[in-house]
Amino acid sequence: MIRNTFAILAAAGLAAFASRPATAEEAAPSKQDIEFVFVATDTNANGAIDTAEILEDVIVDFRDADTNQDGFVDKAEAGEEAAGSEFSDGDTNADGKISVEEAVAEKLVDFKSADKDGSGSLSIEEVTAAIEK
Ligand SMILES: [Ca+2]
Ligand SMILES: [Ca+2]
Ligand SMILES: [Ca+2]
Repeated sequence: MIRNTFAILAAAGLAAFASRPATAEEAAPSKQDIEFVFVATDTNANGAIDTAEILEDVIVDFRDADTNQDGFVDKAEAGEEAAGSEFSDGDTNADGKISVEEAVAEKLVDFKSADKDGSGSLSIEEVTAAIEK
């Protein structure tokens, strides 16, 4: 389930580090997939995803990915399928691993770019648009 969230948010440009190459299926998640992930991320169920909800998700996913619990996600932990460019984009200090701060920063950049109307939260339309772009 977490992996699934990862793949779809990665397609949305919302996953900081554990993205996968865009295979045919993952590049085009169904409407149901998007709705499922949206509802799962919208923890206060107000129909919008705000930064707090996104960041909660980042932290949970980060801890899940950091299997040796050293506070960093390296390439091996991100998974062999992790897209190289996505990983190095997130690794802003280029030390070969992603810190929580880097993961959060990357996610916030993606969040802002998906938040087309600048409302500070993402509607399902905005998430869908980000995934389909
Ligand atoms: Ca919400
Ligand atoms: Ca680690
Ligand atoms: Ca780094």
